[in-house]
Amino acid sequence: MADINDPNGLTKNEFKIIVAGNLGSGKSTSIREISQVPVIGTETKPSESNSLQQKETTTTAMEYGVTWIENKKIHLYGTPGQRRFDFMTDILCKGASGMVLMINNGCQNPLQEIDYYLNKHNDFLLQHPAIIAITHYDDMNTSTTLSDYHRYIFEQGFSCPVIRVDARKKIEVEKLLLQLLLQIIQAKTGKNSYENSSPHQVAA
Ligand SMILES: Nc1nc2c(ncn2[C@@H]2O[C@H](COP(=O)(O)OP(=O)(O)OP(=O)(O)O)[C@@H](O)[C@H]2O)c(=O)[nH]1
Ligand SMILES: [Mg+2]
Repeated sequence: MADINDPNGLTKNEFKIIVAGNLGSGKSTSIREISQVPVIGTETKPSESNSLQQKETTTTAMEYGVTWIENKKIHLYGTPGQRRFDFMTDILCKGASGMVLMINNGCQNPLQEIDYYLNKHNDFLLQHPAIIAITHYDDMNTSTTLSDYHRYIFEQGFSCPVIRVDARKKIEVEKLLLQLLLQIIQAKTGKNSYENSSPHQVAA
C-alpha cells in the first residue's frame, strides 16, 4: 500500500532514483535500455551551443521509466543535461532515494563537469546514496582515468563509488542500479544487504 508520508506515494518496495549528469552522458540511453515499460520523455533539438556538436536530440524536461530489480520497483527519472533546465532536476529530486550521476568521459573537461554536479547536488548527495557512473570511457577525448575521478571526488569530500559504465549495455546499467539499490536499502535499514540478494561485481 502507498505510504501517505512518502512525497511520491511510493510503497516500501518502491524506490525513486534520479539519473542526472552532463550532456550526452547516456542518461536517456540507460533508462531506455533498462525500462520495462515504454519510456515517457521529451527529446528535442538542443539549443545550447556545445550540445549541438554532440548529438541531434537532448532531453528537455525529463524521462520516466520503470524497472524491477530483486523484486523492488524502481522508478527512474532522467534529467536534462542542458544547464538551463537544471531547475527540473531540483523538482525531480523531491522524494528520491538515490542518484546516479553520469559523467561523459568523452567531454573536454570531465573533472570540471563533476565539480559542477557535486556543487549543484551537494545537499542531496550528502543525504542520499549515489554512484558516479563514468560513461564514454572508450572515447579518447580526455585522458582522465578512474583513479583521477576517485581522487578528485575524495578531495571534494565525497565518498560515492565511482564506476565505469557503458549506458548502451543493459547488463551494466542493471549492475549499476543493483549496487545503488543495495546502498539505499543499507542506508534505510542499517543492514548490509537483504535476503535473496546476490552480490554482483561491478567492473571498475
Ligand atoms: N561510445 C560510447 N557511447 C555511449 C556510451 N554511453 C552512451 N553512449 C552514447 O552516447 C549518446 C548519449 O546520448 P543520451 O542517452 O541522449 O545522453 P543524455 O545524457 O540523455 O543527454 P542529454 O539529454 O542531452 O543530457 C548516445 O548516442 C549513446 O548511444 C559509452 O559508454 N560509450
Ligand atoms: Mg537525455
